[in-house]
Amino acid sequence: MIDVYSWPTPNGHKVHIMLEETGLDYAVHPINIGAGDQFKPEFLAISPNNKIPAIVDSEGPDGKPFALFESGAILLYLAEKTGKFLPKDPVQRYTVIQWLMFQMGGVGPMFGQTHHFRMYAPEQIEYAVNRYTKEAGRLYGVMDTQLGKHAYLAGDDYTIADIATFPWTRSWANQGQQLSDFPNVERWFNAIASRPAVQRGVEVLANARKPLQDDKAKETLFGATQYARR
Ligand SMILES: N[C@@H](CCC(=O)N[C@@H](CS)C(=O)NCC(=O)O)C(=O)O
Repeated sequence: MIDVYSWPTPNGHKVHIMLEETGLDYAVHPINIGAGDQFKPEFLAISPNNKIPAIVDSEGPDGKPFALFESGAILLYLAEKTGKFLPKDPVQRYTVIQWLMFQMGGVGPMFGQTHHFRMYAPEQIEYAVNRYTKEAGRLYGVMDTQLGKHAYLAGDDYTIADIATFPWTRSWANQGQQLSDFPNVERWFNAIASRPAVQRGVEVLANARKPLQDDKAKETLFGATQYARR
């Protein structure tokens, strides 16, 4: 059994989709990041960076419970546990890991900052909005070129690199982009969005989410609560 501690955000959706795609037994424990659940000692014990998602596998590699945070590490772990969405052949395997790292180091952090400065910052800072909107567009361009050559990010097959990236592309409008400007990304997006497991995954905890526009949630995520030393 996989216990997943999560919230319906792009990083949470990655793991929800992976759990649905692999068919593993799982239980979801909501961590309401707008209400500050991520700072509770019991959550910090498994996710010391106070971020979702985290998992506990009751049957870890040595047969004992095993806790893990960071969505990329969780995807790799679940792929190895099930033998799915991560090829064994070294060239193909490292190609998948390469595009997973592109998501973890590029798409996730940059799109996250794009959302922040376009939607949540208390004032519109033109330089920041332009910088992150342009960077998001540049990253869509990189993906569009790659997806013009291959069906999926890492080649012919759907892998954890696609599972990691897809949830971030659902909010293209909030990133100041038009999916139609990136036709290969659009084709890939529609193929992934039509997968039944993806449709189930993005619905996990969907009813729990409230817009992050209220002042309490903003203070929790971006104010003194976030920066209090623990
Ligand atoms: N690199 C981390 C990023 C996780 C992350 O940024 N999670 C956000 C939600 S999408 C979060 O939990 N934020 C709560 C906070 O910053 O207090 C991962 O991929 O797991």
